[in-house]
Formats: sequence, C-alpha cells, structure tokens
Amino acid sequence: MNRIALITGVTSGIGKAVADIFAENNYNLIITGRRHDRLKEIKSDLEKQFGIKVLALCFDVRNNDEVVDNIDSLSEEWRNIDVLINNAGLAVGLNHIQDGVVNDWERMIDTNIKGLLYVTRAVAPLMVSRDGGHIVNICSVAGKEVYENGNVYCATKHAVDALSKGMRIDMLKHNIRVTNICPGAVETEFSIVRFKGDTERAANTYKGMEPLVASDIAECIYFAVSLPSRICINDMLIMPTAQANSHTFNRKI
Ligand code: NDP
Ligand code: 8X3
Repeated sequence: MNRIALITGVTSGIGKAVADIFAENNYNLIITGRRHDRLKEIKSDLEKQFGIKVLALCFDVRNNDEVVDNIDSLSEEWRNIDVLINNAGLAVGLNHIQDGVVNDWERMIDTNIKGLLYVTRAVAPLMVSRDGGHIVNICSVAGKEVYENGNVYCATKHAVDALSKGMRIDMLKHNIRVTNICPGAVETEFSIVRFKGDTERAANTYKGMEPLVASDIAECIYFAVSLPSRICINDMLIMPTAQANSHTFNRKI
C-alpha cells in the first residue's frame, strides 16, 4: 500500500517540488493551499504522470476551524498520514522594526507560527494513534540568524526552530520523527510575496548569484524521510554555495 504525505502550500515553490518528488516515489498525497485552480491542476498532473492518488484540500492555514474541518473530514483511508510537511509560509515586507507594518507582522505570525501549529495539532494525534510518523517543518536560515529588517520574519522562523525541538521531545514516545529544514535563498515566489508583487525588487534578491531551486530542498527532504525509521535527521541548514550566511553573498556584479 502506498504511504501518505500531507504537504501544505503546494501551489508554488518548495511545496510543489516536494509534491513532485514524493509522487515520483509512489506516495499518495494530500496537497493544500489557498489557490483552488492551481491545486486542481497540480492534482490532475500528478495523478496522470505518476498514477498515484491525490486529495486536494483548499484552505487557509490561518483559520483553525477550516484546518480542523478539513482534517476531520478525511476518510479512514486518508487518515493514515505517514508524513506531514509543514511548508506553507511567507515573508511580507522588509522594514526596520520602527517602520514595521502591523498587518504584515500579523500575516507572518498567523501563517508561519499559528498556521503550522493548527495543522500540527490536527494531524499529530492521527500519527500518535498509529505510533509513528514523520513531521518536517520548513524553517529557514532566518530561524538560525537574524538580519537587518528581518525582525518579525526571523522571529517566526526562530519559533519554528523551537517548535521542532519541542515537538521532537513531546512525541518521542510515539516514534514520531521531527525534521527541521532551514534553507538559505531559494528562488520561488517567496520574494515576489515579500515585496508585494514587485517582481523587479524580487529579482534583485538573486542578482549576480546562483540561488537554490525548489527541487534542491525537496531532494533533501525526501532524503531525510526515506532513511530507515531508526534515523532522525533533526536539522538541516541548506545554503547556496554563493551564500555564507543570511547577509553574506558572493555576487558576481
Ligand atoms: P512560495 O511563495 O513559492 O510558496 C508558498 C506556499 O505557501 C504557497 O503554496 C502558498 O499557497 C502557501 N501559503 C502561504 N500562505 C498560506 C496560507 N495562509 N494558507 C495556506 N497556504 C499558504 O514560497 P516558498 O516555496 O519559497 O516557501 C515555502 C516555505 O519555505 C515557507 O515556509 C518559507 O518561509 C520557507 N523558506 C523559503 C525560502 C526561500 O528563499 N524561498 C528560504 C527559507 C525558507 P497559496 O498562496 O495558494 O495559499
Ligand atoms: C527565507 C530566506 O534569508 O530571506 O527564509 O530569510 S531569508
């Protein structure tokens, strides 16, 4: 029987690449996001290309009622989730704290921290009842270091880092592995979202350097998940060769 992975934020970037690699490896997938059309198209492509089953659930991770309703409504078959990948997340804005936009802060806190918690709270009991599973939290180099203007985004990712450690302790007795994934710069829609649609500013983020691509991160995640169940990769910090830390780049410009 195929194993099951639930991946949040599959309509773009890292989440989409993770769905591809898990599908290629015969997982049945529960894919989520807010953009219904993209979800529908991805479901149909994955089913056709890999012959797996895909369940597309359209909800906002910031809304706990929607999260609970969607997970509660899973059929017996789909409740056997082996892997949860908490990927949905975003950065919005890049300002000094004194100039911060409160609504941007709320979006980041509500998505990156509270959304990840709501999904975990709904799915983890299903894993506990089966005495096993693997939770992969997409953190960031911003969960390890703080950079100028990164303040609230970095704080949300430091929270993810702490939650990964806490989850690992709390669910130790239930054989649930918890892996924290910390990428540096990956070219996705991330910077377009951060700069609120300003594609030129977004492109400047990667100017003169070779960023990671989403499939680089997906391969690392699949590697961690595919190891024998006695091995837990607790933490991975994955940087482009051209990036030493969150603010030091080798740009050829
Ligand atoms: P993208 O913007 O390309 O993808 C983000 C995904 O998250 C989309 O599928 C989006 O779907 C989903 N999402 C965002 N908000 C919500 C929400 N409220 N409810 C449900 N889904 C949501 O960015 P990435 O792929 O780069 O980002 C994925 C993760 O990786 C994030 O957690 C990010 O912080 C992290 N990360 C990214 C790095 C990078 O440089 N790109 C580096 C380090 C970490 P939709 O809009 O359809 O809801
Ligand atoms: C995304 C990477 O350096 O923009 O988490 O914070 S960074």
